[in-house]
Amino acid sequence: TPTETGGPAPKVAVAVFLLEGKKVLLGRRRSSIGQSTFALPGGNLEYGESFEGCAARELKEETGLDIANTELLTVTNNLFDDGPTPAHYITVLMRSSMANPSQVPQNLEPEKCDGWDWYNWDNLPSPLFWPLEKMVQSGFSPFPI
Ligand code: GPP
Repeated sequence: TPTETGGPAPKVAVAVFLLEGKKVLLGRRRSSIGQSTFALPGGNLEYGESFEGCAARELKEETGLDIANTELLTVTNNLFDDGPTPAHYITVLMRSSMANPSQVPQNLEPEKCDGWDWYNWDNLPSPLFWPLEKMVQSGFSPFPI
């Protein structure tokens, strides 16, 4: 495990478990990091933003959905050093529900995602983006007890 290797400074991302019953919203990534794997919506924390504000902005930008009841779940520390551009991300994981459950997710950033869909937590698609796969394998659940 590298330390002090002079790589780029760690960045902060916010990722959202948008829950609807037993389902979670996932999309297939279009990126050199985790190309074609299923991942959560989210993105980089911007200057001055709260985690909840970042989650709401990213969900609106990526899916058109309005979210509510956003809560902090956990944080991960991940190194993406196997691609052309190494990156180190601290990812803050949030849980949210839809403000208006009749809304349908739209693929508003098709250059970054193949499309959004709902997946049952007990029947997740494959392959998951490896940081998410790692969380699932560790027994993590985004659902309230
Ligand atoms: C980095 O890619 C992805 C993350 C920081 C999410 C990690 C997910 C977890 C479940 C821990 P990006 O989409 O922010 O950047 P790029 O556009 O470079 O692919």
